[in-house]
Amino acid sequence: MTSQILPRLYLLTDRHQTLHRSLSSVLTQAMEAGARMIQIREKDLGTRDLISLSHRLLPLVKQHQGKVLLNDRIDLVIALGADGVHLRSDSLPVSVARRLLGTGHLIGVSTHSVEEARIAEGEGADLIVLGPIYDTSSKRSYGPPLGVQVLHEACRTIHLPIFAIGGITPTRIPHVLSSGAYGVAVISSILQSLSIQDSTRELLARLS
Ligand code: TZP
Repeated sequence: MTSQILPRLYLLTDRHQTLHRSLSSVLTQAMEAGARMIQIREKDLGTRDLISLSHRLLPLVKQHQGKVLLNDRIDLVIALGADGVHLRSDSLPVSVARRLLGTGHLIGVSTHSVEEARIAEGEGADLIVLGPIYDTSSKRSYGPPLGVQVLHEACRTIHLPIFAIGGITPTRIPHVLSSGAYGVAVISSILQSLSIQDSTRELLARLS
């Protein structure tokens, strides 16, 4: 599925970061402002709740011809008709996911080093998310930020679209783009913004 042109802004959901606004309303505003690729990433939701949330969110994104990837749940990608899956480095290997999904779905992989990114490419991923590039309160569990040097090294040797993640703000976008990133993946700079539309537009403007 690599022949698809991917959007350059990848918005990951976290309903705990929306300042008490519903994910439906936040995503609607982000889509209206031009976001076109979403990962539903509600890791603490049980299967039934995740299904009903996805049933609400998928049509919102589809209405804008956007793409929806589900975090880790290949079964739900198939059952609910999402566009793809986003795997962690300890999820099913990409090659196994590809056997289940075929070439008609996107497979994204979260990576935390150049080596992990190379493995994901070798296994046939469609896109790579690499980070945290900068310090971020959204994810301290992966240790210190990698920095743009690691991003640059990954982008130099890997031929897939790489999305920089972790502490991405509009002013940092020029730095990650000049390191070779294809795009950015964000949580807080959209979800925690008081104006979802303005923040989405600002990120998109820096990416164009
Ligand atoms: N993986 C690496 S950093 C991160 C994830 C999921 C969190 C990114 O969140 P934010 O708020 O955009 O820094």
